[in-house]
Amino acid sequence: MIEADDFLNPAKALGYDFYCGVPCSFLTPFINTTITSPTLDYVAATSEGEAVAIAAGAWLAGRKTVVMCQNSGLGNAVNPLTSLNYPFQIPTLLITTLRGAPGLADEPQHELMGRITHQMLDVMEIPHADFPSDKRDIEKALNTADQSMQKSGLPYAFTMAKGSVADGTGQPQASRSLPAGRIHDFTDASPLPSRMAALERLLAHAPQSAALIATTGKSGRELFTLADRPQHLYQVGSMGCAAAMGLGVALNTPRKTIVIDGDGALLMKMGSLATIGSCAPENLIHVVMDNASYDSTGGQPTVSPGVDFAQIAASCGYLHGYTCNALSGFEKALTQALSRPGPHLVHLKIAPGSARNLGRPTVKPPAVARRFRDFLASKPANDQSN
Ligand SMILES: Cc1ncc(C[n+]2csc(CCOP(=O)(O)OP(=O)(O)O)c2C)c(N)n1
Repeated sequence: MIEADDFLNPAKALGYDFYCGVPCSFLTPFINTTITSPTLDYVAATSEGEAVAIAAGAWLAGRKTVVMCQNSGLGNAVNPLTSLNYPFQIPTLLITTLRGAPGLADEPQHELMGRITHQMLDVMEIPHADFPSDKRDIEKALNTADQSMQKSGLPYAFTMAKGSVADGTGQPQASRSLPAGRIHDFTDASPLPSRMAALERLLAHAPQSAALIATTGKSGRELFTLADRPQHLYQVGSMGCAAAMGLGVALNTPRKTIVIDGDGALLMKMGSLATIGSCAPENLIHVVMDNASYDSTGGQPTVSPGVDFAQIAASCGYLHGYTCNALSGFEKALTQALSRPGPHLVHLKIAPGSARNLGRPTVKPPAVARRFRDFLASKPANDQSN
């Protein structure tokens, strides 16, 4: 058994100081020490998949990251681990517990996952080792993990058995309750714009220094067709993770960070609205292009017509929520969102459909990620609009 700091201090010496996750009772002393540490950043995610995406954003903004979860939550993380970290080659140190490990008396809901956790990691091609429970093994284990991630650019996992970390004294404080944000209604009677026209206006308004993250599907393809720049991240997979990635970026850069989301994608991971509201990054502008459909997969209807995203975001702690259904209202919302602290959510209703013969990003995901990372690391040029 080790003390939490026996691991956290040498991990910090290697640069790992951005933590994110969802708790497990096996993690309690470890996670509580992380949350209460004055020298580490910890983001409480609403799901393990969201944690993986937040960490990916933080990595893009130059951080070394750790994601902590229960092994039952590994299931929630499979999608971003396989369709975000893998294609973009984004590393993170994953610490997953071993509830239901063979031979351990545990609850029935952990039995199967306890038996297959190592196989799950193997199948996802994530190298892994036991979480070190002896102080003498920690340095070597961390160096092996760090070197593996540096070499492959991919995640590495520690599997944590029950009782690996001694009870500590750290007791996190309750999160603060948040006042509701302000709602701005810019709707009018104009016909709904196309996504392409809205993206054109977005590009015209966004400062050169801004980072743009586009959700999976045709949003990214249209953005790429309009302009391909180092500050664009086309999230080709990991549906629903654009906002979480945007949060990880926005928390670690002073640049305006603009997320281009879809209604279907946002509905898939609405918990991110609460995480963003709680973290309150001033520089985050979350644009939801709502065509009431899964346009990229053939236009099947979503349930968005019954959903007021601006109101929900404002209730989750976003400072401003804007509703618009035409380019003029969208431009008003963007102008306001770019000129004052957020987080902001701009809900734009758009017409379904997309440009014909749409291309797909020709730059490969690892290159997109690395040039985006280099862009974030560079000093912003003088930018009138920022
Ligand atoms: C986890 C997951 N489920 C399903 C898909 C298939 N898929 C790709 S794009 C898309 C539709 C996304 O809808 P929305 O966010 O509303 O954007 P739109 O296509 O309308 O622009 C779907 C279902 C996927 N890529 N990932």
